[in-house]
Amino acid sequence: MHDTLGFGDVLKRQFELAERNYELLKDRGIRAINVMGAIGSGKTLLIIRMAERLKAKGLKVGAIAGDVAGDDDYQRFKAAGLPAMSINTGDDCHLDAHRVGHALTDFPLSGVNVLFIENVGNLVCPADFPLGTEGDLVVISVTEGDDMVRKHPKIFAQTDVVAVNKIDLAEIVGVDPQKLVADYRRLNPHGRAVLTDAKSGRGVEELLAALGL
Ligand SMILES: Nc1nc2c(ncn2[C@@H]2O[C@H](COP(=O)(O)OP(=O)(O)OP(=O)(O)O)[C@@H](O)[C@H]2O)c(=O)[nH]1
Ligand SMILES: [Zn+2]
Ligand SMILES: [Zn+2]
Repeated sequence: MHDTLGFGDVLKRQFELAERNYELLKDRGIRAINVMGAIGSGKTLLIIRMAERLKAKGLKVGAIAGDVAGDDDYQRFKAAGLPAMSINTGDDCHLDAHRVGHALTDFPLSGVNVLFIENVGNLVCPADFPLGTEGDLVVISVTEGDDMVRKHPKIFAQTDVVAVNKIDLAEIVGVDPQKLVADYRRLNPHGRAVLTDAKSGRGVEELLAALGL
């Protein structure tokens, strides 16, 4: 049956499943963020840094680690004291609402106020698959070069919060973070770009504010 579905049908089904996830999260009062971004840009470390601050404010934070293979990020979330779960996508370069829906069924959601869902690291595929989160974040870092935004217009045009991470390394790699911010502004004049250094925690409070958390 499934193999008779065309790509349009598959996307329609994904939107329905995303809507279902959205309702489930809303009913339980959980604020979920789809954390997309470049591979190795600092998604996991930024989530841990945001969780530290939210926990200090008395909130319970959970994390789902989406990766093609392995449980490295899951182990880091556990080590950081977060209720966590791993989703391995195998051949897929993105999470989708179906996989996340199953994870939400299995996840110990009780008492969780904020749930970060770390998507597979790349700036292409995740843009086409809504997960049903109330917010989206795209993370890039200066070490990927100053052309990352304009090479991936779709994901930046549709995402309202962007973290430009590893600004502690900006001078070393010779990349001006403001160039990335300017490219983003052109694609998404209403969006907010926040400069972060997840190592030291610089910019993390501002990032939480941009996400409304
Ligand atoms: N100097 C510096 N290093 C950072 C920063 N953020 C992350 N890193 C380091 O960069 C590496 C990758 O960080 P991760 O948090 O694993 O990045 P990720 O985007 O989750 O990676 P994938 O899940 O593999 O795509 C790690 O060694 C981090 O310690 C930062 O702001 N500054
Ligand atoms: Zn990661
Ligand atoms: Zn299923």
